[in-house]
Amino acid sequence: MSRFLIISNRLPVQISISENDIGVEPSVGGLATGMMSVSKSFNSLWIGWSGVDFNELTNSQVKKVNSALKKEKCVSVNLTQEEVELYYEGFSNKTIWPLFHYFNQFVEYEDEQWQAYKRVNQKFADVIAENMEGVDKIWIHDYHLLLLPQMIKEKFPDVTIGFFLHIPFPSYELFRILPWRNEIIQGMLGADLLGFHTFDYERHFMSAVRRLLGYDININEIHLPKRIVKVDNFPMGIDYDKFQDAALDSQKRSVRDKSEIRKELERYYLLYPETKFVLSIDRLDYTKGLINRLEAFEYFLENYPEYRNKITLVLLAVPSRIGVDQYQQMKSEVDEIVGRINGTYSSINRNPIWYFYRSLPFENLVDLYNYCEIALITPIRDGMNLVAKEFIASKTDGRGVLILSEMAGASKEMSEALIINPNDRAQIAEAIKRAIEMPLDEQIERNTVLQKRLKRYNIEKWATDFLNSLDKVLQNEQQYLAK
Ligand code: GDG
Repeated sequence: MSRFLIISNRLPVQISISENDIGVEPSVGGLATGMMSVSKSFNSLWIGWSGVDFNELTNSQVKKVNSALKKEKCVSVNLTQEEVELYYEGFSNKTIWPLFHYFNQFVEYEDEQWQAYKRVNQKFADVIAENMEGVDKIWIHDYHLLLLPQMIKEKFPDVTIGFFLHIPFPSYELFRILPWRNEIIQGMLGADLLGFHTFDYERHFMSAVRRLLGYDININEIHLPKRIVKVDNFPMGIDYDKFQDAALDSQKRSVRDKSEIRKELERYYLLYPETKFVLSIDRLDYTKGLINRLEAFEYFLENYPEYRNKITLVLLAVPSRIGVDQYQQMKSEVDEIVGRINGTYSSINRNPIWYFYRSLPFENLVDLYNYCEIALITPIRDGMNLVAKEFIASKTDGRGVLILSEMAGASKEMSEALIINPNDRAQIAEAIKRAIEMPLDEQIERNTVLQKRLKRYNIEKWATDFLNSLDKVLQNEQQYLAK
């Protein structure tokens, strides 16, 4: 039976190790949440880094971790501490991540990190090579592994390779800044199918290929000397039913069984029934626009005093990449602004911001999505943004207002949301006011359209579309070579 491999930097599991026990939990993150449901419905094996330093473990612990991973159909690529620093925190997150999100000022150009990036991509290729029995298709994910498609193609020319980029692909003028731009593009072109979230990212990629390598391009096909590479956009969906069902379930629970967070929200609402809860959820990342969001919220409180005691911002910032300087600095900045706003606008029993710096269990996340009336999602740049989609999917009665940045890939499919420019404080504040005042029938009308779309193009449809296109590419290629 043919098998297919999913490859990503991180495995979709979090491993906890104590003296006598090994725990394996699903991990947080767009890719992990999305692909987990897909992986289960196919005969697939997932290869990636487990997040555990195997050098720190005893032999028997290594065995236990590997067998726990095997049960989850996962195989680990083991990275040393140095590789994590140079390849993951380094080239991936200090070069590619800021550059592809247009944060040019944060980009580092370190040859040592680039060398480690190449070495680790090769390490992935080696582990893949050990697991190739019966494999006819490979699906590689994301910016950590841009060189991997070519490495595999060279060794296994008959295997069909798909690659999906979860972050934006920047415009050529930005991409060309990278000293290793040609190697990166060549690496990606090892794939038979390249997928992006939006047409714009696809277009930017095509433009880079044309200008840097001069290959012939025919609409969305790139003609290499001996192969064709297809490029297309596949806007990633979510597991819609999972969010709807969890939200319905949460509502139905008896008081005793409700989560603490839901009880607290309901208790607060009973005390202050005029309260509107505004939800903000993301990893603490400079691309997500937390600072501008807080400043816009402050501007709102300043300029619309009539709402000061009627609005609560529930701010969930999930710790992320704490080894990278900018993330630590940003954490201090967020702490400071939250402190300033609460210091200025709190009364004895009310704080305008409830701030959580942690990750919450899935059930709590759904409680927040379901209970809060407004979601404020203001990234400066974001490949897609699944939180926006999950918020809408969790609205069981169709009520709720999504305020969404035009810089998120999701805005292309969610024009019924209130779309804002994340750098325009006044516009965001105005959107908050509009959201508070929006009549219920208008909310339901907008969300019904959004929900229909999200339900139809869900995560499974996204993955099957990608995999079907991959099969088609193979057929086309065979015809092209036969000519
Ligand atoms: C990258 C791209 C693209 C968040 N907090 C908690 C939690 N989450 C889950 C959400 C959601 C996921 O994490 C975040 O996904 P996003 O898409 O919003 O953002 P990134 O992590 O940056 O993902 C992004 C994505 O890849 C997919 O291609 O959309 O543009 O940057 O699923 O539910 N989950 C739990 N607790 C939390 O506290 N359980």
